[in-house]
Amino acid sequence: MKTLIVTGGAGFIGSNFLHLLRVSRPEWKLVNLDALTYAGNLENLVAFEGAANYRFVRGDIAVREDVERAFAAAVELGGTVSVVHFAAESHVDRSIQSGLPFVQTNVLGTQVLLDASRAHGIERFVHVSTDEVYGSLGDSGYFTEETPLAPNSPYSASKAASDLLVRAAIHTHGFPALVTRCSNNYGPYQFPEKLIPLMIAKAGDGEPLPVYGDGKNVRDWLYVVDHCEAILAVLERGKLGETYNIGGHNEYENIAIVRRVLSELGKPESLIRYVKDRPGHDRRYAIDASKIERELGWRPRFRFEQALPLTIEWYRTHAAWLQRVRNGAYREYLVRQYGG
Ligand code: NAD
Ligand code: TDX
Repeated sequence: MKTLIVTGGAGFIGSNFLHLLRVSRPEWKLVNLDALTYAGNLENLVAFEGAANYRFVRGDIAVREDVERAFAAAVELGGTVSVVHFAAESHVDRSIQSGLPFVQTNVLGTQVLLDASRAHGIERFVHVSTDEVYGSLGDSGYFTEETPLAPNSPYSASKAASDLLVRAAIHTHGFPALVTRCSNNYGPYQFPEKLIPLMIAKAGDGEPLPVYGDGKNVRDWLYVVDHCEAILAVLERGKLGETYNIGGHNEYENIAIVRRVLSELGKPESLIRYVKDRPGHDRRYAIDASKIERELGWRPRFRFEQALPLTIEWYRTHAAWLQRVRNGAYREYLVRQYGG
């Protein structure tokens, strides 16, 4: 029997991962350790309320006592414990405003979690990282697992630092960890500060859509369910100590994404506004995912042409979720449940 501590399970990808497990691994026990920063939203997880195999622990991964409370909950549920580590400060623009919270959570938090996980003799530790640690590509080429780390933003530098701490734990202590590096995700429950949900929200309200620089920066988009299935494959079948790139060969210029969102919503392109570029803006990301395809048999199931409309439809049918995030009402439960 498996018991999983999922960090950051109230965020975008973490909550999608928990939903995947609820359906595909119903016998597993789940502990969600999440600090509920601005990006954490328990309204992503209403389906778990009252579930006997699920515990929520509000806590900070950088505080050992909080991490120990999550391990105590896992021990109480019984079974062999593994950790899937999503919790992070995740938004590049915020890291440009202030890098410190990124070092605190992504670097310090990861080390605290590694130390506690090692002390508890866990079975496996999956560290969820990003393609941004490789830096920026020119017009051609792909990131492989051998591409040297060359992060360019405080966000990606802090993620690269956390990857290196995981590497050190593997090398020094024989710690049973694996690292995943995925390209840009989109799908349900993504916080509307990231490109796709921000454009859906703004277009829906008839607000201007800010496109940074010339709009020709390229990202490699993957539907969040495909990412979650890849993480599950790595958790269950990945080789200890290895790193796996995850991506779906799905490159688009930002302006193409924005135009597509507008056309799906039947809104005019006159809403597009070219604005000042993001400082240090990486030009292009593109993932070579042949290793995970070859070794673990994982492949993306969703095509962009199918999953972008699905995503837009999700935001349309969850208008209340989006509105409560945008007007701050989603924080009300914090006051109700935790007094703030
Ligand atoms: P997110 O910002 O939506 O969610 C982060 C979650 O972590 C939130 O629930 C937040 O409350 C929690 N958290 C933050 N600081 C914490 C702390 N100190 N202790 C405990 N919990 C804390 O992020 P996301 O987009 O779901 O990304 C999840 C992971 O996947 C991150 O590690 C990110 O680097 C990585 N990743 C994201 C993408 C993407 O496109 N979103 C792509 C590749 C990799
Ligand atoms: O308003 C905007 N206008 C715009 O042109 C925003 C928010 C973004 N952009 C551009 C910047 C990027 O080129 O769109 C692209 C995507 O931006 P983000 O959604 O902020 O994502 P990105 O910076 O690529 O990082 C994301 O992918 C990798 C996630 O936020 C990271 O957590 C993940 O590691």
